[in-house]
Amino acid sequence: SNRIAVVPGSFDPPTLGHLDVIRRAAGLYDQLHVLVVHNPGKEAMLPIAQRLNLLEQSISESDIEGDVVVAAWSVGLLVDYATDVGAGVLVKGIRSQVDVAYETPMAIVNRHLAHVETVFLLPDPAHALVSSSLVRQVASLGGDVSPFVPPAVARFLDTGATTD
Ligand code: COD
Repeated sequence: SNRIAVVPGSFDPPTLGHLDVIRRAAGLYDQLHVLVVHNPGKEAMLPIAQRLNLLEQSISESDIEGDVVVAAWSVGLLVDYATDVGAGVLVKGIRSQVDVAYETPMAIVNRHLAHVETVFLLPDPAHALVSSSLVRQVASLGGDVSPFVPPAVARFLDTGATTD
């Protein structure tokens, strides 16, 4: 069904750009699966379980409404998860031509593999330049990441621990 969508990402860590995409996708679909996916092309800062925990906290502390499920997927094709949960759509955020070039072949492959369509959302200009890699860099150099990430992530990166 096209009423169920998956928002996949590395979320290493979740940022305000991610939450903006999740918020707007939640308004478009009946059910949203926010999926933490291992990206073999990137060296990770946080373990998958930690990213999942931070996403859950960030979404529950936000104004995001609707049926939003948070899950992780580390084995097999992303579209296998989508098919399992009855989702016909993947939602991705597009910040630049670089994102278009990266996402286009994956979208075409995923449509061939499982008839799953990819929908691209343009970012809120206020968050368009925020990326997890930028946040990782600022955090590793001891800078304040709170303008770029949800409060739960800022607390975690500040103290090295979640509060729940
Ligand atoms: N504003 C708007 N959107 C944003 C912002 C922002 N500031 N920051 C990030 N986003 C978007 C990204 O464009 C992306 O759509 C999403 O949020 C997640 O971003 P990241 O950086 O956390 O995640 P990525 O880009 O590393 O994506 C990882 C995936 C695993 C989702 C991706 O590599 C993927 O789809 N892999 C498919 C695996 C598979 O099944 N392969 C076989 C077929 S190709």
